[in-house]
Amino acid sequence: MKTEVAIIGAGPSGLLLGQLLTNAGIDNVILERRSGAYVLSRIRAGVLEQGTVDLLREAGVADNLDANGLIHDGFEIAFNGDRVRIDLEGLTGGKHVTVYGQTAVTEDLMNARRAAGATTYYEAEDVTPHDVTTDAPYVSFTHEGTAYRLDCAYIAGCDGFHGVSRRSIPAERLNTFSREYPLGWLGVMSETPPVAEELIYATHERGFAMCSMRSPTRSRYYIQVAADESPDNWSDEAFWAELKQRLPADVAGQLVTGPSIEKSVAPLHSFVAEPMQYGRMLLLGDAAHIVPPTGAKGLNLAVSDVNTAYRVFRQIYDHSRPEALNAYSATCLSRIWKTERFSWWMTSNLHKFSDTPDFNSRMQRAEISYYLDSKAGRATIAENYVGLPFAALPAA
Ligand code: FAS
Ligand code: PHB
Repeated sequence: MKTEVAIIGAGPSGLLLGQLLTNAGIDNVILERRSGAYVLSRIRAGVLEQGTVDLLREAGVADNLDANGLIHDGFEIAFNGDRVRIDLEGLTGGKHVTVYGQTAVTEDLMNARRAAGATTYYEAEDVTPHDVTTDAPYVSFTHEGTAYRLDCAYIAGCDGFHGVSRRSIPAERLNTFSREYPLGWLGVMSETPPVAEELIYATHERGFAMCSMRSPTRSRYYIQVAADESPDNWSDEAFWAELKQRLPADVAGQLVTGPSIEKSVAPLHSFVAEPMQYGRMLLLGDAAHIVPPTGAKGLNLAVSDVNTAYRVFRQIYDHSRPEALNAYSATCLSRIWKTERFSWWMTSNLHKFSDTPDFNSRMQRAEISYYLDSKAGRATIAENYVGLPFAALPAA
């Protein structure tokens, strides 16, 4: 079996890269460990940067997004009982974000790939990259009990943090940078109207809380918990009661509660692997980096890697510039580290880290006060939240 680009992983990174390559006539095969149903069952991101929306439109998969996505021109930070609005549109010269769940993005991409007749192996087992430092790499895997070899020109490791791609790179060829926060987000999805028109990030002495949504009838809420907390320890009633305590009174009074249709804990972690390339294998998305969800960046950062990888492959296949591959990692990492910074800043300053007031908690208060009281500070938050510009490949 042979293709040009073997893509490992059918999450948003793998599916979006696959769609862009297919549209460009560059053959590709996706190998996914799980079933399509399992991939769709994972509840994750909810906010899309403008760059993400633009790339989904370029891939021709944005019809549902354009019809059902919710344009948001701002969001609020609740601090010391006050609600301060970050006027995204006013502070960024007209930019905004779109609320549209990662599950919907993934489903749109799956449907487009099926319609294009591109090849995806779901429930592929023992997917393993081989000979990635040669000019004839291949990927071995088994599917429905049969062993396969997929010869290719390039491998795109889109297999997430726990995937095989990054782990297949010799440790001495990789530098990793990691911060594990002693925190998790307990998330609940409910078929209830959102408590507010825009997202609210709330700091509180009991801990962080966040109000988001998926549609005018479906809400997504989070509360800070310990990193090892189990969702089984939280009844719906306990979750709603705790959320109300952490929200400003006027917001809590508007909260419509209901049965949870999903409940899960996501641990908070910052992580970057450098470089994001080994021979003819590229790492994209969570395979290369992780951000805490506080900045709404995980999915968007994966998409910016896809944008860079796609431009590299167009240089290789349309302009016979194989050396473009060597610009991939540095081009991605510049924007990745700035986005890691924003996600770390939002996480470090909005969450509770100590039960007793200490110097750090006073610094948190001063940091948030300064940024919210200053137009320059609010503009800094706004330009990061709508998304920094995608990095361009260096000129040929
Ligand atoms: P993904 O992890 O989505 O996809 C990788 C795919 O590779 C998976 O389908 C996996 O099954 C497959 N795979 C793994 N190993 C394999 C192997 N050996 N062989 C074949 N396939 C393999 N981001 C936000 O912006 N906001 C959020 O609120 C948010 N919440 C999150 C909650 C959780 C629990 C997690 C884990 C992440 C969350 N994220 C959030 C980040 C998330 O959206 C990721 O950034 C996004 O899924 C990245 O997409 P991919 O890089 O495609 O990785
Ligand atoms: C979500 O809607 O799931 C969401 C939104 C913004 C975040 C994190 C999660 O920062």
